[in-house]
Amino acid sequence: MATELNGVSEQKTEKKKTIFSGVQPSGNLTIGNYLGAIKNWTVLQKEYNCIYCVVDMHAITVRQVPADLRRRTYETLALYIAAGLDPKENILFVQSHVPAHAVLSWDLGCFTMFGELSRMTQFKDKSRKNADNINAGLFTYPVLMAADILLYQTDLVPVGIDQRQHLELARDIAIRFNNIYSPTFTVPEAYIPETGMKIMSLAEPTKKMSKSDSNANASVGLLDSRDQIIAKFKRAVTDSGSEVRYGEGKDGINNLINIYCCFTGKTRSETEREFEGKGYGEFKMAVGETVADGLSSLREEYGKLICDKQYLDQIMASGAEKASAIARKTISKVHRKIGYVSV
Ligand code: AQP
Repeated sequence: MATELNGVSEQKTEKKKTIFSGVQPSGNLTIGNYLGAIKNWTVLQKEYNCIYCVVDMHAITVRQVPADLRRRTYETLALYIAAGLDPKENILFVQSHVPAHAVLSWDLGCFTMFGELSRMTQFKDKSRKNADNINAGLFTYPVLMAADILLYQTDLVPVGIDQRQHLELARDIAIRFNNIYSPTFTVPEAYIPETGMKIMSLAEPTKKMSKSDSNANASVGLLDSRDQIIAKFKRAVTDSGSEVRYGEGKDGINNLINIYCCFTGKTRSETEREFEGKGYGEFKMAVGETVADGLSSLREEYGKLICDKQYLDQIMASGAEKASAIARKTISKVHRKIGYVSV
């Protein structure tokens, strides 16, 4: 018989695999964050024990205005719920509310090599973008991410392809620790969706769409208005051709086809057939309208949630309590193995 354990039934915890993922509240969430991560999370919530975090500690690796960080933390949580994540089915919480993340991050940092961290492409990228603030947190970011994942004995991590390298490192750290001591951590696998795995910038389609991009036309925000969304797609950079066909060297149009496929569920060839004989202009308009329509119920639901701060506070508090209970077990196991004295 199933018994209640911190709101999650024991039967469920035994049978289902665990999923962990998160988004940084470092800007307005984009359709890249949605298609690469959050949309897939909603599909997984019935089959797995899902733990979804607003990773505010990661966000401060880049300087944040405190009031903005606070507001975006609420916004991100509200967007998770508006996108369809049920707070009763999933553990939804804020990273800084569970200090075990920082504790395990320190421990794991002592099992991570300087050379490994130096090879991380996101560190190189972000160092270039934030040349005046190349802080140690930016460098050790992947260790904190490994702690996030390993703390919950995670089996699967649904992420966009940009995070694959970090996930590989989390696996290496887990295997290293398990080999030095004895099996302690579940070695996680990446869950990378086929479409939506890397949504590109609308302004520079060879670059990933990012929420912190300073060019407002480069990304489509989940909270952009219908008119803004359509206008951004109209302006999207494409090549000088006119045929809506997926192909090499056509990064802009390829990206738009991918986005269209993600929102309609159509395949690339179905999309090419649908727009045969029609120009880029007509296609861009159709993508803009489809995306705006596809996000309308999310925006409506978000509008209601964001006004109810008390409800969001409750979700944060109960999520942190549930997450802490799981994290405590891993921390005590790790500390025993390392040789820390427990009292
Ligand atoms: N363009 C993208 N295409 C597909 N997936 C994406 N993700 C981000 N951008 C894309 C996925 O979103 C999840 C959360 O990402 P994050 O907030 O942890 O950090 P990020 O990958 O650095 O995302 P951004 O939008 O580029 O943020 P900033 O600008 O703050 O650095 C991850 O699963 C990621 O794969």
